[in-house]
Amino acid sequence: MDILPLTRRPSWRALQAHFEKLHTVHLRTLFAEDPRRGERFALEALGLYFDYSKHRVTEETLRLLIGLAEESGLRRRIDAMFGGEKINVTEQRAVLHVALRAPKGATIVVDGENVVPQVHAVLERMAAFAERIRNGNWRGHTGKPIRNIVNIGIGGSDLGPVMAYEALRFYSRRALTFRFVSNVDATDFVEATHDLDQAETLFIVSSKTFTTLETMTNARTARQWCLQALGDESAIAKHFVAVSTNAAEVTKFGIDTGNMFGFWDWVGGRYSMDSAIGLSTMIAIGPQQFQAMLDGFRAVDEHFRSTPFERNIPVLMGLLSIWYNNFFGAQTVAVLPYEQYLKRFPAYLQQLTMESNGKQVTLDGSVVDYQTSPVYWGEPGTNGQHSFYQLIHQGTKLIPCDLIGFAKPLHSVGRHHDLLMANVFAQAEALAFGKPADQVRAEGVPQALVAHRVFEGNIPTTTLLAERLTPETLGKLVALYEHSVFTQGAVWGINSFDQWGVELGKALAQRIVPELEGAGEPELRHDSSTNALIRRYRRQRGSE
Ligand code: G6Q
Repeated sequence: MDILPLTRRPSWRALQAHFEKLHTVHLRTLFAEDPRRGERFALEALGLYFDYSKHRVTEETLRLLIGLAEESGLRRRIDAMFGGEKINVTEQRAVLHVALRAPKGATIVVDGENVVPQVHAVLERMAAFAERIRNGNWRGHTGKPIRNIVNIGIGGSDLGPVMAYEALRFYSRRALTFRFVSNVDATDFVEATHDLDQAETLFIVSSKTFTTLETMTNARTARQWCLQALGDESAIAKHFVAVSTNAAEVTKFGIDTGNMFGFWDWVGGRYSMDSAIGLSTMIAIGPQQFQAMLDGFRAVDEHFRSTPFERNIPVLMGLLSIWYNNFFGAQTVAVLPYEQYLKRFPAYLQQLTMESNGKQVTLDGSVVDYQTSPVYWGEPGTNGQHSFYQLIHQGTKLIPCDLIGFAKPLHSVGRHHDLLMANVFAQAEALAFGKPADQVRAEGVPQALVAHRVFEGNIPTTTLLAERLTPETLGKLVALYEHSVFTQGAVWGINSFDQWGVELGKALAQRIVPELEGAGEPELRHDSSTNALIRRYRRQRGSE
């Protein structure tokens, strides 16, 4: 089926016309007109409560947005992904993170082969290894049990593991210490290891390609750090394991492929936290809880695949994001988890959303004439309230917000949780309804201050309530955003699964490295700014 360019689709034009009528309507009016709006624009599914009533939408808006999804071929794209088609067309790859959480008996065929048994074989090896570490049965070179696990990886091979470890720390084996090294800045490695004993430390070198500059530099430094204390090359086998798709490079590095956990080219880096890249997570929380996390992912996969769009949470999340991004001109989305353990969740989502959908051409290479991914950002509430919420409430930018909260705390201490959750509800209320001038005046505020004390409101929020932060809930949360990203990418007609935009800087850095390290005055052929910066660096570093 041929799909018209996005801005020429009838559903797009209808949304444009609808926007012209709706964009001045206040949420106060929408709520006043429908006393049951709060219940009618909310969904209960997957053990979650998804309240989208505080969005600037009517039933008509949703009907048109769903029409847009249909006209954009979303259904067909979903089936293509789950069916193992090579929808990552610029890299000729299938996109099958959903296979990572498929049940044992499922069949998902790529290039004539069912990949599900391979997934489970790796999960079983991971589980056996994780148990050996957790039980103290995996001994280091000197016979001491492993107490410290350091994941070395970057991008998709780091952000998921760090986020999941922080999110699920409550469930983690506290006798073990977990650290994450990603940056090529030596500070990262030095600070992560300064108080660790080599004899008790295991490095997980996580790299799909096993060629990434930052990761390989850190891995080599880790090797030196180990050898300097343990003396002997044979120590490496006890203190290094690899997570990779590249057995040849793993062997070259000196890690026995017996200690390598594999994955596949159909797992994108930013979609890999539930593959072997999650080995550190599994060691932290144990194989059973890791399985519970996978079950959470899978529940959302099934929901995404089979629920009609009107009741499909990730589809609605994606379409609402398009509504503000493409019609209201909103440039960003704030993700505000009211849960301290989710402190790295916004950072994780930044890669998932922006590396996926920060694209300027459609699948066939035509330049888009509409906006693609908004900027995602955020911090845990309530800290953000004492910092940037001012701009959301009274600044000049429209910032839709996702508020995430939990009914039950992981630490029941005094009144903390009620105070925390009161803030979730209060913020959503304040953002939606604001405080008009007559109300400010009625409160006796002097006229000169009235304008300063007005809250316009009409700022859209989603409130996502779960019962408790568990591995399963975390899996659900991540999968919701994965499929929301997919929905948006499908409507925009872009490839959400490549990342060519990271290449140019990498290649230029490779060219500059010898110009920084070489002896004598190098001949510089950059622009005058880059040349001057390199010269100044060399002078200050004392290499001239
Ligand atoms: C993610 C990207 C990217 C990747 C890193 C690390 O989708 O592909 O962030 O994960 O560049 O790559 P390696 O795992 O190959 O080291």
